[in-house]
Amino acid sequence: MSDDEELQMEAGSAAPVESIDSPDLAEILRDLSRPQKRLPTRLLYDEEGSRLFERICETGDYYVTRTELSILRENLPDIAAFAGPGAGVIEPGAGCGCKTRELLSALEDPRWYAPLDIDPSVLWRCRQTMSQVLPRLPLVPVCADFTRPWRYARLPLAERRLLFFPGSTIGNFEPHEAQALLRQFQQATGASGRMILGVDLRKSAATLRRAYDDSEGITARFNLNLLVRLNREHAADFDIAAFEHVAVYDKTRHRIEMHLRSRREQQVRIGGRSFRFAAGETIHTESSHKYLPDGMAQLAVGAGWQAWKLWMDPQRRFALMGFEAARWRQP
Ligand code: AVI
Repeated sequence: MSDDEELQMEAGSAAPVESIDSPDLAEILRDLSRPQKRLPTRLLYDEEGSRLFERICETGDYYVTRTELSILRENLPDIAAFAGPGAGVIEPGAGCGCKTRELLSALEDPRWYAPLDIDPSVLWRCRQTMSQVLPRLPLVPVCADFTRPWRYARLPLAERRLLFFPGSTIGNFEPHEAQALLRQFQQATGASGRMILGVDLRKSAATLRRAYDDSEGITARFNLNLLVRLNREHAADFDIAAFEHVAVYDKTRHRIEMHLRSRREQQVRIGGRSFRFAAGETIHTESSHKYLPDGMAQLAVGAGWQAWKLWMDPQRRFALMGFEAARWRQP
């Protein structure tokens, strides 16, 4: 009997189950088997998840997006001077590109813009917007998962490469993963490379809990949509109403975590396996690490960068940090 058949037997179902060879499903099953159940954060972003995330960014409680945008607007000339003339701009996980448009419009003689995204529809939307706002700027869309090695050597020539990574997405990685990513960004931009990084700063637990459990309930829908996605894409049988969204601040790790909490004892089936939930047991779906500017600078220095510029809002909620490639590197 094949593994798949065995799994179907275990589930007691005649319905065909997806092959366990699906990398997403294998990871989901592994993550749900851990003592602290979890699910891969990237799965939050299907079409509906991305739409809900854009709505989160507009809520009054989620200060991140508007604070970052205000810092960018306040400091555009200085930020453009830091980038220098003739830059080729790379943006991993490009999204709707609203902040990028403002940056690109302020740069002196930008050579090209390379948005990177795993989702071709995002790149398509980006192309449409950019062709309206900056019709003369060459666009080099790259369809790739930026957390994995991608072929940056093939990008066109420029005076220098500027990597733009706004939104504090860096905070969604464990610190050691964040450092590995920053190292990869350094390699992608080379010896004359520069980077502008959006970093969400440490603040009160109450503010963070409000931002990650907004009063309009959009973040809750965003988190629960992950279960809807598993039901649709992996024939799972999560009873969505039997789970609730919770945001928990871990003050030792300085991170706000999103969880889905089981409202009652229950069993859930997915991929031919059955998972038991105790009442109150949670699935950890996302961590958002909050940094001090010095802490992020240290992480980046260990990845081959040197900290150069720091722009913050008056309340020091958020920082845009400018880095350049370290002159001296360990052999
Ligand atoms: C995409 N990322 C930076 C967001 C954050 O703040 O960690 C995702 C998010 N999760 C809940 N609200 C927003």
